[in-house]
Amino acid sequence: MSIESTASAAASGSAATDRFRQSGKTSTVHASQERVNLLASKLVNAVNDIVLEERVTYDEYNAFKAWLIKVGEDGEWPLFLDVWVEHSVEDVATSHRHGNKGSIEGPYYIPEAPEQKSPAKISMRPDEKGTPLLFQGQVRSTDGSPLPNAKIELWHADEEGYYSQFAPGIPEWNLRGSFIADAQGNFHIDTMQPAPYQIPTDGACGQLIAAAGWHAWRPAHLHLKVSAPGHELLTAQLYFPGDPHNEDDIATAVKPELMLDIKPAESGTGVQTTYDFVLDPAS
Ligand code: MBD
Ligand code: FE
Repeated sequence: MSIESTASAAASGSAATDRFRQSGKTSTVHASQERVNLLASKLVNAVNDIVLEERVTYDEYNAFKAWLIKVGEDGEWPLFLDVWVEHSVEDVATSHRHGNKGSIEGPYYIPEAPEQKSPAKISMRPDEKGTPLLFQGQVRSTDGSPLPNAKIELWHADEEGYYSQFAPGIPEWNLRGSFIADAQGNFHIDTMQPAPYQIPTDGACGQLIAAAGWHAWRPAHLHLKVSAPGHELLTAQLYFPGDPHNEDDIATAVKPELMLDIKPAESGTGVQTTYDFVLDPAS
C-alpha cells in the first residue's frame, strides 16, 4: 500500500497530540489568576461579540459545537493552533530580537534527532526521491562573531509532503537530524528539497477549509532550530523562491528574510543554498 492511501488526519493528528503531551511544554506554566481572568474574559467576549454582530443561529452554534468536538477526536488541536494562531505568538516572542526573528515551530518537531558533525548528510532512504539540496551557511552572534559548534536541528517533509513519525511507512528519523557546526560556526548539510505541504484534508481542519472555500497548502519549507551556548534559541523556517504558496501560506509563517537563494549545485547534482543565522545573546 502506498503512503497516500494510508496516511490519515486522525493518525497524524493523534501523533502530534501525543508528541505535544510528551513535550513538557506546559509543565512550567504558572499563570496568575489575574492573567487567566484577563485572557479568558477577552476570548469569551470576542466570541460573544461575533455571535451578536453576525446574528449566529442555533444551527450554526450546533455545527460549531460538533466541529470543536471533532477537532479533539481527530487529535487536531496542535494542527489547528499551529496553523491559525502560533504565528502571532511567535511575533510577540521574538519582536525584541536584533538577529533572526524566525518563524513558527509547527506540530511536527521531534527533539533529540541523531547528532552528526558538519559536514554531514541527513538520514534518508537509499532511494529517497527528489532534488538533492546542499544547505550551508554560518551561525553568528549579533556582534558578528562566529558561534563555534552551534547546533542546527533540521526537519522537513519528503518529496511527497510527508514527515517521518507523522505518516506511516517512513523510517523514524528520515529527513530529521541535529548537526554541529565547525569552529567557525560553519555548517554544510546534504539533504533533499521538500515538497509543498498540504495539511490533512480528511480531518476537522480539512473540513473547515473545504466549508470555508480556503486552501490547505503551506509552501515548501525547511524547519530549523539553531542554538549556541549563551544565546537565544532560534526556531525558523526557510522557503523556496517561486513557490505559489509563498504568497498565501495557510499558516501565515512566511517572511521575506526567510526566503532562500537557490542555485544549481557546484557539484553538478541538484541545487545548493547558503543561509547565515544570527542569534541574539541571551539576556
Ligand atoms: C506543517 O508542516 C507546518 O510546518 C505547520 C506550521 C503546520 C502544519 C504542517
Ligand atoms: Fe512543516
